[in-house]
Parts: sequence; structure tokens; C-alpha cells
Amino acid sequence: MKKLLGVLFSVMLLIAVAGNAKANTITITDAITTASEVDHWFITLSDETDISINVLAYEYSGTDFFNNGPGNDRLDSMIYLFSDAGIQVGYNDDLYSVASRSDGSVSGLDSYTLINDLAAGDYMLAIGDFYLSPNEAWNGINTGSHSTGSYMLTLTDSDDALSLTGTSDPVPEPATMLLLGAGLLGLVGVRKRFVK
Ligand SMILES: [Ca+2]
Ligand SMILES: [Ca+2]
Ligand SMILES: [Ca+2]
Ligand SMILES: [Ca+2]
Repeated sequence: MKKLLGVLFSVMLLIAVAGNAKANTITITDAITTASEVDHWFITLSDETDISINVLAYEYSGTDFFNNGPGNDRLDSMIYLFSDAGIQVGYNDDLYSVASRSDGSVSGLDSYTLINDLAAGDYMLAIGDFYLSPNEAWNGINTGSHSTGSYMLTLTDSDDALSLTGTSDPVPEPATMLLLGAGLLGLVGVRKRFVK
């Protein structure tokens, strides 16, 4: 069921993206809700582009699906970007730069990376709590003792080449997802390519 909800959420995202095809910034709010959770976001680039990945996480409670109020919202994010061949093309734990704070980040324990001239193709972004190893990120299971919390993810590309094509993430409140169904098969296809 969790997988199905994830796919349904993917369809919602596709509709959201399709409604604004020229946008080159995508913002998502979600959460890491259990110690082992790693969120996977599937990205397609239609052309070579520069892409920034900006996470607002630590003590973030702006859109909190799970009632982790301030003081409990302790996701210390780590991010990895993989190609669909499993090659790591991007990574960050913490960044305290002006760019990383453009989303309102205060602590700097959240994550930011800018990848220049990334080739067209399919990619997977993994988000989890410190310390998330590359293998944990790729496999989607974070072992060890970990915090939970909500996050806001902002993806920006310089060439209008970026689209979000799906997620592995379960959706906490599926109440608005009933009218969706077209495109499900295509999304399953996208996801299967990442399941080796
Ligand atoms: Ca999640
Ligand atoms: Ca971090
Ligand atoms: Ca940030
Ligand atoms: Ca870990």
C-alpha cells in the first residue's frame, strides 16, 4: 500500500509539474518519519543543465505532516544524487553558504549542492538523516540511530530542463488522490529502472 500511495503521489506531482511546464523551480514539502526512512525523488533532465538542490530541514516545521513541532523537528539532512546507472553525481551533508540559506535555513545543518553541466537523463535524489552512507542512500534504508523531521526541498535548474517524475515516498494523507490513474503505468516503468 505504501508503494501504491507513493505512485499515486507521483501522479499528483506530474500533474502539478505539467500545469507549469516552463517552471524551472520545484518545491516539495515532506518528512522523514522513521529512523530508517530515506526518501527517493526521481528526476528527469531533458537537456544538459545546472541544477541546485536546496534542503530546509533542521528545526523546520513550516509544513509539518507529522506533528513534530518545533523542538522535535531534528532532521539533519544528507542528500545524494545518483544517475539511473547508480553513479553518484552529487552529494552534500551541511552547507552554510548564502545560497544554502536562500530557503530560510538557519542552522546550516541542512543540505545544498549545485551541480554544473549535468547531462540529460534520469536521476534519483535520496534524502535521509545524518549519517547516511552512499549505500544506504541508494538502497533507501538508513541504518543506525537517526532523528526524524520535516523538510522543504527546492530544485532549481537553469535551462527549464528539470521535471520530477516520481517518488518512493509514502503519502501520509491520501485523501485527495482519487481522481488519478492515468500515467500510473508510465511511472511504474520509471521506478522499475531504479530497482536493480
Ligand atoms: Ca518521507
Ligand atoms: Ca546535514
Ligand atoms: Ca537550505
Ligand atoms: Ca545511517
